[in-house]
Amino acid sequence: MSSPSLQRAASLFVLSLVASTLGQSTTASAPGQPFRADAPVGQFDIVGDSIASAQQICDGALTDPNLYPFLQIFLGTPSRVYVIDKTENNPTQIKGHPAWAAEYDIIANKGRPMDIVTNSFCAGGNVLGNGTWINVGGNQGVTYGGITSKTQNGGGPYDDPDGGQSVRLLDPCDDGNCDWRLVAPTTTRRWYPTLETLEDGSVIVIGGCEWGGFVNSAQQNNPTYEFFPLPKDNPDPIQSPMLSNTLPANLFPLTWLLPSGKVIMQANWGTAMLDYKNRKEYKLPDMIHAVRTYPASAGTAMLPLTPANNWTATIMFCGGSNLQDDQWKPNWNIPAYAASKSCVSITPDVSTNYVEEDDLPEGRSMGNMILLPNGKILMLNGAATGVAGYGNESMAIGQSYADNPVLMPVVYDPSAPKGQKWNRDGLSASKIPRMYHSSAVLLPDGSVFVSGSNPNADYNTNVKFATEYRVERFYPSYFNKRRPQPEGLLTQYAYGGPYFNVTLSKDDLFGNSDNLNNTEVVIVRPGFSTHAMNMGQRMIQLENSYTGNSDGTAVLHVSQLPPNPAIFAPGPALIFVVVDGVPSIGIQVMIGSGQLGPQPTLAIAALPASATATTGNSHSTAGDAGDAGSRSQASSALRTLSVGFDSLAQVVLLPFLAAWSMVSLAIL
Ligand SMILES: [Cu+2]
Repeated sequence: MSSPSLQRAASLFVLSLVASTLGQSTTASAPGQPFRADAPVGQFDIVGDSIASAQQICDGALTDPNLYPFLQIFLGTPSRVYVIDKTENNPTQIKGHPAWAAEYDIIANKGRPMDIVTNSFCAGGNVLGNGTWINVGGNQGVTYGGITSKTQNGGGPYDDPDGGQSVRLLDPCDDGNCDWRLVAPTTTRRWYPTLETLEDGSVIVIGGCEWGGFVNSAQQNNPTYEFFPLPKDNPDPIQSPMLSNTLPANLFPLTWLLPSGKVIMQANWGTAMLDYKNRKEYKLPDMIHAVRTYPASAGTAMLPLTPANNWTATIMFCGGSNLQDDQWKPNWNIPAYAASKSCVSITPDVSTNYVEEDDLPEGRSMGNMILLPNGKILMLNGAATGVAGYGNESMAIGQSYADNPVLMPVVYDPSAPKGQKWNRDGLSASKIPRMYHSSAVLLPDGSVFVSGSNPNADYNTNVKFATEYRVERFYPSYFNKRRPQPEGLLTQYAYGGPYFNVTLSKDDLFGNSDNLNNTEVVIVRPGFSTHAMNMGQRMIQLENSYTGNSDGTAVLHVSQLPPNPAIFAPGPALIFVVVDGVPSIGIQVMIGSGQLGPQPTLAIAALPASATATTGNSHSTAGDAGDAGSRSQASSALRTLSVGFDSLAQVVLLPFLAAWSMVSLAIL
């Protein structure tokens, strides 16, 4: 019906709209190689060492990298990990009091103390859709030994005002000039709340208690959730029946936004589906075999969301402790009680029953499960007996309620046959126990940053499990391999819309174009790590096809994210191209509009069919035929591209305009 020129005009119109949707999306420079190619793979390497060069390049005691605790951590920029601790007597000072927050430069292995102002002990955190990090809640002001201060407005040895309702924001930076800022408080006191980022880039803040302690109790439970930013028309906290019914081990509830747009919540033995948009909650079957929430502290992770599983969420819970409600009292030998080996999963948008998964090789409490860009999951940190928490009871090891650190990591391979999913091929143990208050997070080069451990009320080096300041990097098997250097990745990604092209060299494919069938483009959000959780951690594989050229190079045709922000909430993340299990260096990119509010969604443009320059028929006639083949490939790819955009114009225009007008309204 429409003439070619009209079609072209329509395409251009859509393209310019798409460009607006993507904001400042531009092509990223190709990633390079890691800072070293001689890393001890499969091993932990202590990178923060007090004798090393950091002290020589610092301009004062403030930059010693080894004087920061690591209770809560997240990757803020490609080179900066941010660290948040509880208020305690750390040797490093800021503004005349001990520091309990820092920025850590992972390239220089150098720290910068930060003033986070209020007591951020066991706060929750996550990243907003605009790239700002948020940290919520905490403890009252304390003095030495964690004793509550007489004054809650600051002063005293630590100068730490009450943090129980604090909302702290940080825009990460590379120039050393960013700081935490306090904004309007939460509706109610929240110690040990969980934060989950939602489809519009806002955050839901769930649960917690008022005054802290080993576990929660009816006297101080906060069985509610609220939002940040608070909706002006309806700001009151909303009751959660599950959080009322899961005492006492329901702090830091385990939560995930699901592709259905609902949030699954798991705490103590209870499970619920939260339809937060309608402020309704539904009970689901109970957890089996073990408590997974703090202080049992199982490792948890959502498995990678992939085209093969149609981006369906499956969540794993591994380890924890099989304690009943009346056993959460520190009046028996908890540190000697074996942690759980059990592993279960749930695929809540398909079935709400828990499914048995392969057991861990040994019981583990406080293990962190870290999504690696190759689609495997690294479990590290934690203990084989006892649980999280600390106190002065005689059964404690020092003050620790756990003992027998598990120093050996283990890797979960979702694609391995049942019974063989966990393996330790090529792995070595750490030398550093990582007990209560330790953390781990994926870095852009695919190594894992490991830090913390302090099962003590204060800074303490005179106990079996001392306050631990040493930082380790764990190097997965791929670390020293030559990394792909893909050209053409974008800096910002939309929910649907046109595909983009990424060029791989012959070296990127390890000289073997068969690897095109084993190449993935994945986006990973490493999350906010604390208490064996990585809040917000998630990985998605984008759909792609390819055109292999006769010279051994190739072009990947890569779709944007599926048109549903509940699959992967907006905000910053790392993108990797993974060839035969070897990831490129991750580039930090923005998912979605980069703004809070409804995210535009677009129909997905069809990808060209995968093709490789055939070496069969043309091979014997050498050069000319090969070139011709490659030219015809290229022109066919171009044709497909233009067809893609034309059909896009027709398919996408109406839903897109609808989405766009919503965004315009949101901005106004
Ligand atoms: Cu804690």
